[in-house]
Amino acid sequence: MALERTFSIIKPDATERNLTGAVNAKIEEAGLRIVAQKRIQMTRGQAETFYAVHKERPFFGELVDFMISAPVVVQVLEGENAITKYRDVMGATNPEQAAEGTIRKAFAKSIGENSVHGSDAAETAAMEIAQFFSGNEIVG
Ligand code: DAT
Ligand code: MG
Repeated sequence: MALERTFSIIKPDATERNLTGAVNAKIEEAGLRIVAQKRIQMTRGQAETFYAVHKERPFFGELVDFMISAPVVVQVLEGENAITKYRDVMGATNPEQAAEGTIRKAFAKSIGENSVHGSDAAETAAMEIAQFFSGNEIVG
């Protein structure tokens, strides 16, 4: 398995509670390297583009409102099998179903305010990274 990259967001519920460092500790303990990172205030347009795949879902409006409610930290993570590994470290979307030791089990407030995003496949990872980072911002 070659080195892989995935896209991560530390969401507003986590940045507001000063959990950026705690989330990053779990990422690094899992053997994933943070090869790019920046704190941004997402615009409504950026959030709508990012979550466009969910635009017909009933929670889309509240999801976009949440993502722009406070700053987020966008990241590129690198490691062996990084996409699946990070999904495992994150835990299930609904924190009530997330396994012990996962980020969402430890920190998520609800299914909507669930502390982190991680790409679900190689194609989405590439698209999501390109939405927020230029090549020279990623230092592997
Ligand atoms: P994930 O973030 O685990 O990849 P997803 O892609 O299915 O989950 O959904 C994207 C985000 O949308 C999720 O992190 C939180 C929100 N969301 C999903 N299902 C929801 C629901 N039933 N009610 C409210 N928000 C939801
Ligand atoms: Mg998803």
